[in-house]
Amino acid sequence: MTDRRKVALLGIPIDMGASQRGTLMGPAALRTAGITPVLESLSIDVLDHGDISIARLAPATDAIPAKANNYRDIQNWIRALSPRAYDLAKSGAIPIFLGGDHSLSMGSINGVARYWHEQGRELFVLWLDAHADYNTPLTTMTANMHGMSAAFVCGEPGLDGLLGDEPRASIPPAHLDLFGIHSIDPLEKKLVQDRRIAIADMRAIDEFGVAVLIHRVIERVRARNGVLHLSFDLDVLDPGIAPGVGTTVPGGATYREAHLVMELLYDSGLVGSVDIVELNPFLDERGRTARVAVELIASLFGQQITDRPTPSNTLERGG
Ligand code: EXY
Ligand code: MN
Ligand code: MN
Ligand code: MN
Repeated sequence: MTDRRKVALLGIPIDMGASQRGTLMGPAALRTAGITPVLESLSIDVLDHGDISIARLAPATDAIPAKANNYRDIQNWIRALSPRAYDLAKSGAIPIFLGGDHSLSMGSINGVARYWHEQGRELFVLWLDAHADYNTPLTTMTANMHGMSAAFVCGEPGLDGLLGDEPRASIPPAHLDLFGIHSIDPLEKKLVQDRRIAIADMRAIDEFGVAVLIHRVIERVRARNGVLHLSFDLDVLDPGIAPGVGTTVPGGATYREAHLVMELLYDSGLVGSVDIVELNPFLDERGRTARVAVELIASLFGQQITDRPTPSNTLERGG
């Protein structure tokens, strides 16, 4: 079983899945913003495995799908990442995959799903994102693969050779929760509706509040004795607090809404693995988005609001 006090960090410096370059600097910025010391301050044992390498992969030979930009490059990252994700899940730690654009989730989730399925446990995925990322090469308007990762994870066709020899471990669409969505493409919306995927969009969050909607997700996982993977795309946050992403959309989650999601997930004890994606330090303002991301990770790992360091309860600030 996963040890909640142990975390394994792995950087995936990929930016070919997006049209904006720069998320390859994301893992470095998250480290600079203090992800390791912050987790250690919560008594978590952190092992940073550095950034993944794709140097030793044999060349892939499958046909390149139409409408999947930079397919070969991304395929190499995903083929390298899925077995690493499997191994990290198996190590007993909670892996945190530091992105990198959101295409990396095709590999991280495939690997952890494969591990949990072997254990006889069902994997659920909470997709915290402005976007649904539920395009396929058939529905996409941009051909950007970071907009296809949730669909791939749910076994949608169109990128069938992506993993090469690595076994595919899809989750059923009923195990996916899209949360915080406020931008979706027309054909993508139709596919999400056809698959009856649960969506808590920003309108629902405004109307019912984060707590009610996250409890619904948690109860569904708990009822099946499942494990939850959090795929956290920083563009779910309002651009006012998280400008350092390539695809900002106005009307995102507030600072407290996002913290409450993390606090409730911590209380649930169900999170077994995490992606933190789309941080683009090239577009950030003096590290603001990286800092917010690390603060949110702290809440996800047990930082209590009444214990957090603030400018008013700290005499000297580091850094
Ligand atoms: N739906 C658009 C597309 O497919 O290109 C935008 C996708 C943005 C994906 C970002 C990472 O969440
Ligand atoms: Mn995304
Ligand atoms: Mn997004
Ligand atoms: Mn709101």
